[in-house]
Order: sequence, then C-alpha cells, then structure tokens
Amino acid sequence: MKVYDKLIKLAKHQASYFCLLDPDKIDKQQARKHATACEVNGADGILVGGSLMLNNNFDENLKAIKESVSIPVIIFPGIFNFVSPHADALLLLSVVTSRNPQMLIGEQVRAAPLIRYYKLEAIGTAYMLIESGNNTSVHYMSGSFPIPRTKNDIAIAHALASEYLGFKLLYLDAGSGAQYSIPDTMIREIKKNVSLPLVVGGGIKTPEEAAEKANAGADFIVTGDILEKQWDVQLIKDIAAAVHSVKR
Ligand code: 1GP
Repeated sequence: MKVYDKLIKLAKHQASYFCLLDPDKIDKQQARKHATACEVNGADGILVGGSLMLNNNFDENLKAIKESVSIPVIIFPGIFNFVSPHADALLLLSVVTSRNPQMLIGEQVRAAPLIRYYKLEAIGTAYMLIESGNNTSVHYMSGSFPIPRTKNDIAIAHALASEYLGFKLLYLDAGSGAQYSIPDTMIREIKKNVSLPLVVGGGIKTPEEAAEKANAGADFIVTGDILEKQWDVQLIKDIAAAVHSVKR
C-alpha cells in the first residue's frame, strides 16, 4: 500500500503523530535510537529533514532510521538535495504562501528527475507558513512572508487554492521552534472549508497543545524541536497518547 493511502486510512479513525528528526543534529547511533523510541512510544511516522544540510550524513542517517523502524519514514525536504532512496516517501512541498518561484516550483523541478530515478513516492504537499511570534529558519530560508496569525480569510483562500490545484496534503507550519503554534481557530476554519488532510506543526510543546490542534481538525501533528532541546521518551509517549485520543 502506498504511504499516502496508509496515512489517509489512519486519519479516518484518529489523529496521528509524526516525530520530526533533523539529520543534521544527530549521529547515526542517535538516528537509530531516536527512530526506534519514536516507533515504540506510539509515533505513526517519522519525518526526516530540516531547512539546511550542514553535513553529508543525511543519506547515512536516513538509512539508519529506515532500517530501525517499520512505520513510514518520510522525507521533509528543505531543498531539492534532500532526495534519497532510503525513505518510504517524500513530501514534495510547494511553499504556497511564498511568492518566490524557486519555493513554489523551482526546487521541485530540480528534485523531480531524482525522485523518478529512485522510484520514490512523492506526496504533493501545499505548505503554508503562518506567523509564529518569532523568525524561524524556514521563514528566512524560504524568503517568504508568513500569513498573519489572525488572518483566517487569507489562510482559507490559500487552503482552497491548494485544494483546487490538486495537492494531496496541506501542511500548516509555524516553523520549527516557533514561539506560538498554529492558532486553533485557524485550523478549525481551514478544516471547515477544505477536505484536504491537514498536517500541523511548529512550536507544539506539550501533549495538551497537541491534542488541542488535533481537536481543532489537524489530522497529523508534528513535533521536532521540543525533543531536540531535550530528548524525552516519556514526552513522545504522552504526545502520541494525547493525539490518538482524538477520534474521528
Ligand atoms: C517544523 O512543523 C515542524 O517544520 C515541527 O516544528 O520543530 O517546532 O516541533 P517544531
């Protein structure tokens, strides 16, 4: 079964939880250890990626992660050179809140031939950047102007356009390490207006906050930074349980 179909099947029953691992910030041993802990403690998938690539261990770490778990391992690419055969799928992101052609289609054109070469499953994902109280790496690196937190109408218009354009997933991101996560009201409004499965991440710090986002309509919750700051297996377990408690 394709990863996308697995994800949709999951989302029909309950909200799901993805751990985000940044290969720049871990070594191969940690990659194995962290990935295993994510799976054992209830994560439904592992996203691997970041805004930059600071060293050449992306492939090696991704392979270690893939070999350690049976849940889907999905590349969350910053730029086109994140394409690798050692994953189950790749979120082919277009930063739809950007007006920079490189982020809308340029990076994807560079990535596409290698995606085909590796026979990697690409999941066309509309990526919406929302103001988060601070300037995160993705704000800076994508050169994009985030949607203000209170402008639900603008967010809905972007979500609708993404649905009409045929994207398969909608990712609402406040950016890694965001001061504020995506407002619940914005998630709720978007959920009311589009039928695309919703991924929500950026600045989620507690199980309660994760459950709030899922209750507001997020199908998939992503956390990365909180576990990078302090690796805490119990927190993974608690977030997974909180997210899974939200049934559809
Ligand atoms: C970032 O949505 C992800 O792109 C996760 O955000 O690292 O803040 O959890 P955090």
